[in-house]
Amino acid sequence: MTTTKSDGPTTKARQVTVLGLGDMGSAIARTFVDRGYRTTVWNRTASKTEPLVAAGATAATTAVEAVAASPLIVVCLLDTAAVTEVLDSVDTAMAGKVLVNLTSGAPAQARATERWTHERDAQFIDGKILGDPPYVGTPQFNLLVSGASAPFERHESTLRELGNVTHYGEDAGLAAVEFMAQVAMGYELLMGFLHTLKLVQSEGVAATEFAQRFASVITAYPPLLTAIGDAVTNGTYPPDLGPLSVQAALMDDLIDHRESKGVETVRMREVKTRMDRQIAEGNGAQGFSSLFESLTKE
Ligand code: FVH
Repeated sequence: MTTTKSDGPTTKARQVTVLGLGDMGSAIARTFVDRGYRTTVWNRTASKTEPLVAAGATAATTAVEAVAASPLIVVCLLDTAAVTEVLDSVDTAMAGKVLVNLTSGAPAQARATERWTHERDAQFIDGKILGDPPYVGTPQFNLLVSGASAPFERHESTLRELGNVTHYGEDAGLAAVEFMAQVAMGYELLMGFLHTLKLVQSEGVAATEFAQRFASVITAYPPLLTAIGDAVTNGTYPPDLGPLSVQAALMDDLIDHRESKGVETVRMREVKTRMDRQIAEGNGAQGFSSLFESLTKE
């Protein structure tokens, strides 16, 4: 729903407070202002409120004053330590409000913030962001949320002003589970990619050209990923990349090649150890996905 500042009188449903005006919090607050919400903002460094006030927001001088101004409180700070500090300063002023915490963090932190909120007679939605500040307010911005359905449904249309919103369930930790898994997967993939670029570069191959070739190879991975997900769920491991007995025969060469070029071999050695273990247990006809079994035995 897109509306403008000239739309009718401001209802409570169109009043929002944003605590934290870094790059992300500022983009969020700016989107609410542009969509006609009566937006109150607060930031530890007060000067960051100025561009938003120029755009139509109201600056509060304290976090308590900002929380008092709206029924919906959106928090977007650097980390959980900052959230704890700011929420402790607000304390009982949160009573009767709905707190949406969009700060990155772990599932246990989301559940702890939910408990803190309930102890102050307020309601809680945890949110995790997959997207960058320039994309706030567009379909390229993804918000993962979890927590009780009632406050989510009440404020869903407001959260949808920011982009795509997916509710992962009533357990407040579930958005963080998805977020942590996706972000960690990205780092694992990209670190492996950097090691591989070092390898190809040390062989005199241009990193840019290899990257372009691998970018098209990687488009073949989605069916493999879903097949591995199914294999892990079902506990049956078809020979996805060929039988382990054949895959394992290449591992020593992969490790030796990397070592000869001074490239780390930690992950390759892990793969080899797990393959050897699976084969020794009589599972050489299974696929790569069967290494999951060796993870669950530890
Ligand atoms: N590309 C992005 O920006 C990513 C995309 C994915 C998810 N994140 C998460 O969003 C959170 C905020 O990120 P940010 O980009 O806005 O971060 P900064 O620009 O560094 O702003 C940090 C704000 O936090 C305030 N702050 C820090 N410590 C404290 C504290 N102890 N007490 C009160 N406020 C604090 C800081 O205030 P100031 O330095 O301006 O005074 C900023 O408002 C983050 O969780 C990302 O992981 C963004």
